[in-house]
Amino acid sequence: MITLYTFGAAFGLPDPRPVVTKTEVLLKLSGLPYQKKRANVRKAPKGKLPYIDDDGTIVADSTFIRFHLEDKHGIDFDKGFIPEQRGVAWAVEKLFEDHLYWAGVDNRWMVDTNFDKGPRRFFDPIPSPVRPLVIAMVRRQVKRNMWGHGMGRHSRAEILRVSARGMDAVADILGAKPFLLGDRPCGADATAFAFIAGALTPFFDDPARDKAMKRANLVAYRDRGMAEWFPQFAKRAVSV
Ligand SMILES: N[C@@H](CCC(=O)N[C@@H](CS)C(=O)NCC(=O)O)C(=O)O
Repeated sequence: MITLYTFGAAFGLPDPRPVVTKTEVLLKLSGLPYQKKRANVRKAPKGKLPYIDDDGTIVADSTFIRFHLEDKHGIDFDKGFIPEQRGVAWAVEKLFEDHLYWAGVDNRWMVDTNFDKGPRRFFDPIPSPVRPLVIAMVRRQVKRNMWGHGMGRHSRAEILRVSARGMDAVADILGAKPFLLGDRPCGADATAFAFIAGALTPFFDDPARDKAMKRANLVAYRDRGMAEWFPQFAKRAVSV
C-alpha cells in the first residue's frame, strides 16, 4: 500500500500545495491503492512535500514519485499519446511547477491580506510567544527563495503580466478539449488541474484569478477535475 504524505485540506482545496494534489491525482490515475497521512514537513526527506512510502521505499518530489510509479508499477500516464503531445504535456507541467508556481507564492505569501487569512494559519500550532518571530523568519526565507528563482525580482504588475500570459497559453492549448491532450487525462493533467484549481480558488484575492476566470474552458476544466477526483471539494473550490 502506498502512503502519500500531505499537508491536509485548506483554502477550499484538497491540499494547499498543488504538487501534493498533483501527486494524489497521479495516484488516482494509476489505480493503485493508497492512503493519505498528514506529514511533518521538517521530517520530509527533502524538507518538502509531497513524498510517498511505497511498501518501505521512500520517494520524495512529485516528479520522482511519477517516475517511481512508472518504473515500479509499469504505469504509462501518457499512454496512447504521440511524442509531440507528450512533449507539450511535459512543457505545460513544468510551466506550472517552475514558473506559475512562483506567481502563486507571491500572491499568497507577499500580499498581506492573503497571507493573513492563508499561510499565517499554518503557524497556529507554534506557541504564541515565538510565533511572530518564526513567521517573520519563514516569510523572509520565502522572499529569498522568490528572489533566487527570479520571480521575486519583478514588480507585482510584472508578475501578474507573465502569469496571465502563462494561463492564457494553457487555456489556448486546452481549447475545447476536456483534458490537455484530448478526451482522457494524461500525466500533466494532474499538475494542470491542481494548479488551476489553486489559482481559481476564491479563498484569496487575486487579480490573476479574476483574469483566469474569464477563460471559461479553464473554469470548466477545474470543475471537471473536481467532480472526477475530489467531488467532496467541488462546492468549496468554487465558493469559499
Ligand atoms: N519539486 C517539488 C516541489 C515541492 C515543494 O516545493 N513543496 C513545498 C510546498 S509547494 C514545500 O513542501 N515547502 C515546504 C513548506 O511548505 O514548509 C515537487 O514537485 O514535489
